[in-house]
Amino acid sequence: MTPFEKYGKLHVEGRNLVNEEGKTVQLKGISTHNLNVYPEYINEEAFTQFRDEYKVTIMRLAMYTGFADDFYGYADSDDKHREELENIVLKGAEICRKLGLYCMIDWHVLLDYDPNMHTDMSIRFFKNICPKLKDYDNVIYEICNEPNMNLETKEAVTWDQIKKYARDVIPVIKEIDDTKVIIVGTTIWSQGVDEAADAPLEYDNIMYTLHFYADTHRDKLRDKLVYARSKDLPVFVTEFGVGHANGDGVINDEESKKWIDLLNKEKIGHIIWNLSNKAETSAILVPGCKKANGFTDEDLSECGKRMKAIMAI
Ligand code: IDC
Repeated sequence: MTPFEKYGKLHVEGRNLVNEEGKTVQLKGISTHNLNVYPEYINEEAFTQFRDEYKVTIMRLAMYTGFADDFYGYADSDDKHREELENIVLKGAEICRKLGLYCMIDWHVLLDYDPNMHTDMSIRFFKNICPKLKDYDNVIYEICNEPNMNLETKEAVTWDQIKKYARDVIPVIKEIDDTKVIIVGTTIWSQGVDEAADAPLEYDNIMYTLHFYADTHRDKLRDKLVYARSKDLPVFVTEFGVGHANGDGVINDEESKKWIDLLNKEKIGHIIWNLSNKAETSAILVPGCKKANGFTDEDLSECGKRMKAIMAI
């Protein structure tokens, strides 16, 4: 039985992601790295292995909106490249649907720190893909990975500014397709679930993002999650790392365990960063691995081994 056969179409009820009977469903999965750099991993054989061997139930497709890793993103690129990015996202969604995996489509705001910088492009992207994915009951939209701050002025994007962006984009998606779960990033690299809990958006079927990197974020951020839950905020950990927030550094097993135990206890979905062979701690493949599928245990990095263990519990 595939994950989709098991759980079916999901929606948000209270603070939980639930199936049609209202039973809470906790999804667990892997996020791609920047799709511009690593499109080769979007293939059926790899996703089949993730589903069957690693027990992954959701794949997240990280489509960078701005310049990163020597590539222009969707928003600052040209039409040809935009179409290529849309096609790779659609390909990922199609593979997931075929395999009965859930698929999160991530408008990956990062170095373009304020989602309002590219509202027009975000609307364009969702207007293009949403009609094509209307019948894809496995798809979830994530409309801004990590609103953060202007690194020069240190001015942080506020929750009100994120809400403005969300109010510009969510109605566009809902007008085309009102049945999908939509996930909204929160302040300071998606750590502000407390602020979201105090002033959530007025739409239904919405979840909010919390991201953690176990060697950087500890009790203080877990406390915010507990607070948000106490206020009934639906939270999805659409990205986490077992190491440092820069994607590298050392793996912190002790803090990772505290996080995963908490998420599992609360049945909160989580997705590990990242599917690549980049020479950095958070890549799940070893740097020398040239394969795009058919991975053996030797191809998994230390983070990859943690991924396997985390999916299994
Ligand atoms: C990092 C990648 C790194 C890449 C950088 C810029 O690991 O290889 O060069 O982005 O593209 C996030 C972001 C995620 C980051 C990750 C690690 O969502 O894009 O990936 N991180 O820094 N938030 C917190 C950590």
